Amino acid sequence: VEAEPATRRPLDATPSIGLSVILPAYNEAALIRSRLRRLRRHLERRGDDWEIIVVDDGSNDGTGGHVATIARDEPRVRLVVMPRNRGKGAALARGMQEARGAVLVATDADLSYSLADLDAAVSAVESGADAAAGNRRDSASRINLPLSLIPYMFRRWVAGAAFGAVVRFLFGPTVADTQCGLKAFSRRAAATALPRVRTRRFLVDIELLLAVRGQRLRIVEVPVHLRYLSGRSSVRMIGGLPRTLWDLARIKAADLRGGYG
Ligand SMILES: Nc1nc2c(ncn2[C@@H]2O[C@H](COP(=O)(O)OP(=O)(O)OP(=O)(O)O)[C@@H](O)[C@H]2O)c(=O)[nH]1
Ligand SMILES: [Mg+2]
Repeated sequence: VEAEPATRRPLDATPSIGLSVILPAYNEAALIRSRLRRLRRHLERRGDDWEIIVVDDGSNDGTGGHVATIARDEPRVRLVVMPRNRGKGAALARGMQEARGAVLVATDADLSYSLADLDAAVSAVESGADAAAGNRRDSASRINLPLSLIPYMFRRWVAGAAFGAVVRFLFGPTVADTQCGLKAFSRRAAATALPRVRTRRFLVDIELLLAVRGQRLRIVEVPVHLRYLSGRSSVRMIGGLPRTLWDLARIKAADLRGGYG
């Protein structure tokens, strides 16, 4: 269990293992044990040295306790605790900072993206891309969901299209689906991108992508296979809008100042 440090230090250049999997987790107690079991089994089969870094972002449902129990028996599972909820961006950046791997891959803690997608993103980076981003809008992507979630999914789809258009208007092309939960980075890309990131919330993905693009590094996109279990989502499309617009404005201001170049 690692406490949150006061300041951000740079990511050291040399990896000591092959793969770091980063799971930002906020109130994931219901699923986290089974998901860690599944992920460990998968990583064991892959063969390279691995670690899983769970960043518990101030959960109040015992998420951290479950992970701590697992981490006691399995040192490759690491728990980083943020004492208070600071947002997915803060948690992701913190997890990336702790990573020891040559490749860093981040995915949602509920493993809603298939582990084959995780492998595809990692392979893309291993074969030379600097970053890989999942693309839910790729024609090869698939989504598995209960029928009751179709209205929610439809709203997400429409909102996502509008959001994507705004992001393209403000920042030009990066990737089709900036907000996809599956992203992989080479250690070099992570090290150059991390110091440029300041958004604590969901738009951290845009900053990471802008920073990678700003270094003229190569981003590839991979199709994804998503599985939705229930309507439990932390996405607040309307309620979160003011904060999202504010974050977009701040990222644009930083972009104009050359903050990602
Ligand atoms: N660190 C942190 N992680 C969060 C926060 N909110 C959500 N997450 C994590 O971010 C990931 C995605 O969250 P979801 O709520 O599933 O968001 P989503 O996948 O974009 O939305 P859905 O498509 O509705 O599932 C999960 O691993 C969550 O645990 C937060 O405030 N802080
Ligand atoms: Mg989700």
